[in-house]
Amino acid sequence: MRKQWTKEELITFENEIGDLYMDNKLPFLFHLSGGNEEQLIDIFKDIKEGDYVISSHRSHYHALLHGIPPEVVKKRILEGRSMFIYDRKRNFFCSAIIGGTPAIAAGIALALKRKKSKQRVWCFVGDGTEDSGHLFEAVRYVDGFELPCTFVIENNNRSVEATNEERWGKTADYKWGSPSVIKYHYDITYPHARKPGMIDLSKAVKKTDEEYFPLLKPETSRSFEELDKLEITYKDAVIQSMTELGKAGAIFIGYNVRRGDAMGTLKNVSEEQKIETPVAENLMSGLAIGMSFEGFTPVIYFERHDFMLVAADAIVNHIDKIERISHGEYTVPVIIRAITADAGPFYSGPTHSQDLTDAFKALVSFSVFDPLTGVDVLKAFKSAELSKRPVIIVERKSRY
Ligand SMILES: Cc1ncc(C[n+]2csc(CCOP(=O)(O)OP(=O)(O)O)c2C)c(N)n1
Repeated sequence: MRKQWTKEELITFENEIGDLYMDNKLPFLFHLSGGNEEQLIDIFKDIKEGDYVISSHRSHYHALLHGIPPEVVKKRILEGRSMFIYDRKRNFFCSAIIGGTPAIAAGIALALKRKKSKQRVWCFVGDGTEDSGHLFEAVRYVDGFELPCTFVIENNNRSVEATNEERWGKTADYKWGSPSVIKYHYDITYPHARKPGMIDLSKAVKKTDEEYFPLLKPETSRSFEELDKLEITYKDAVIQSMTELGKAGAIFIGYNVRRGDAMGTLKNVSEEQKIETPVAENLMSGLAIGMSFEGFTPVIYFERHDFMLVAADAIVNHIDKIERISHGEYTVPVIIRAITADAGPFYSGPTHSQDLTDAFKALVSFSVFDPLTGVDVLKAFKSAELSKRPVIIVERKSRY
């Protein structure tokens, strides 16, 4: 049974965190909750244990109300993880990247619906998340496919210190015509971050980035020597890899995956394993992340490197970081097919034919494979399938 919190208990918890800061115990960024106790206690009456709660940079109240014991929340905050509180068993997840969570929430909800689960996803965002299109994409998707997901917009009329009117003029209090959106208003107790007043940094404990968030162990590469003698063309190897992944139950996400079968490469995959998405690369990637939380192996299809830049937040801030910032509680075994129209008849100009392989290698800590032969394509996808990590596999249309 989750603890039933009172307004006064919640306020006392945050006051104590504020005092720890004044006592030089929190030399890093944190955001205190305050002023929305009654609204949240009310909303959490509808949230069941086992439901997913997706939180934001301001996560303390959500974590407590979803049943994470106060001593655990306090310990995490003291470890520099105020913005990184996770609990895999209780389905508690957060991201401090504004706009980063709605697509992930939609992906979890899509997976829950496919599994005919009774669970729901509750995605809490500030009014700052209303500022970008990422929330809109996810709400439209959830409404369109009637997914079990509610977005709760916590409107304190402030993003850092700017009011909604300053940011949006007459459209400041945007009205969502969606059954999946709840918006409540509140006046926040604390400043945007920390508490007023400077602490004495010379007395504060400071650790390195790697001490707060240990690096992941590098993946071991696999050789699959038995494949070396095979003779197979590059494109046939892609088709064979997709067929094998399909037989193993993978889900193929992207646009042109149903219509056109991703240039014919998915022709042997069953229809229900192909999820045709809107042309919204961040949403696509978030859907894959969310589905991977529920045990699916998603394969995202990007038909050009150029378009992956629209999903940079999902790939670099989320797919690459979730395992590390959650201290291994959440993993993201997503396979990214990164096709580059690098030459030949597929060449389509500077915004359609970039080869960003080196850029991706520099941006992410997981494996980026760039197979150049059919056998290497087979090996790359086999390695990806066995790995419990995300993998980018570059596909070169010049070799199709
Ligand atoms: C993509 C992105 N841009 C900017 C920031 C910096 N930032 C952190 S919190 C915040 C304001 C968010 O305001 P709101 O969503 O209303 O939440 P509140 O802090 O008011 O609870 C900003 C701009 C960020 N974390 N992520």
